[in-house]
Amino acid sequence: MQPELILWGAGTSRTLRVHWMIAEIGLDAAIHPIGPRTGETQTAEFKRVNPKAKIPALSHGDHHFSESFAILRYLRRTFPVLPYGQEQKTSEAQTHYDELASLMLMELDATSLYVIRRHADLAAIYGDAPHAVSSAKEYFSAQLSSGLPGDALDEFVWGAHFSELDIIFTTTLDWARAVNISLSRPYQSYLSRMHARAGYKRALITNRLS
Ligand SMILES: N[C@@H](CCC(=O)N[C@@H](CS)C(=O)NCC(=O)O)C(=O)O
Repeated sequence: MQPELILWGAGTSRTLRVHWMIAEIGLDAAIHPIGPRTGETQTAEFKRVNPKAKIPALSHGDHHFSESFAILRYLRRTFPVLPYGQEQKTSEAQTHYDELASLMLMELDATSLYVIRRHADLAAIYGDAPHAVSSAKEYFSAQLSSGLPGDALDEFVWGAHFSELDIIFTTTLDWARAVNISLSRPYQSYLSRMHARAGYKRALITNRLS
C-alpha cells in the first residue's frame, strides 16, 4: 500500500504552489485546508507536522516536509511524471536553475514581496513602513527585469519544458500583480500561458479555503 499523501494548507500563493504540482503530476492527496493566521497552524497536531507552524506542509507516510520549493522538488523526484529535456540536464543548465530559484525565492519573494506583506497588509503586527513598501516594489521590478528579462522569457522559465520553477515564478508574478506591481507585456503573456494550464486551474479550486 502507498503511504498516504497529505497536503496541509490552502488560501495563499505559497500553498497554491503545492496544489499545482499535485495537479500537474495527477496525485491523489488528502487536503487539510488550514488557513494562514487563523490559529489552525498553531495546533499541537499541525506542529508535529511542521514545528515552524507554517503552511504549506506535506506529510507522506511518516515523513513530514515544509518549505514550498522543497515540497515541489520532493514531489517531482518521488513521482517522476514531468519530463526533463536534454537541455535541462547539463551542469550549466542545473546551475542556471539554481540561479533562477535563488532569485525567485530570495530576491523576489522574501526580500520584496514578503516585506510588502509585512509592512502593508500586516502593518498592525510588524509596523507601518510606507518607504520600505515602496522601495521593496522598486527592488522587485529591478531584480525581475535584470535577472529575468521579459524579452528573454520563452515558453517556460527554464529550458524548453515545464518545471517547478514555472510554478514558483507564476505564483510570484501573481502575488506581485496583487500588490499592484506592474508587469510588462512579456511577463503578462507568460502568466496567461501558465494560467491556461489545466493543473493551474485545478489548483485554484483545491487551494480554496473551505
Ligand atoms: N518559505 C515558506 C513560507 C511559508 C509561510 O510563510 N507561510 C505563511 C503563509 S503564506 C504561514 O504559514 N504563516 C503562519 C500562519 O499564517 O499561521 C514557504 O515557501 O513555504
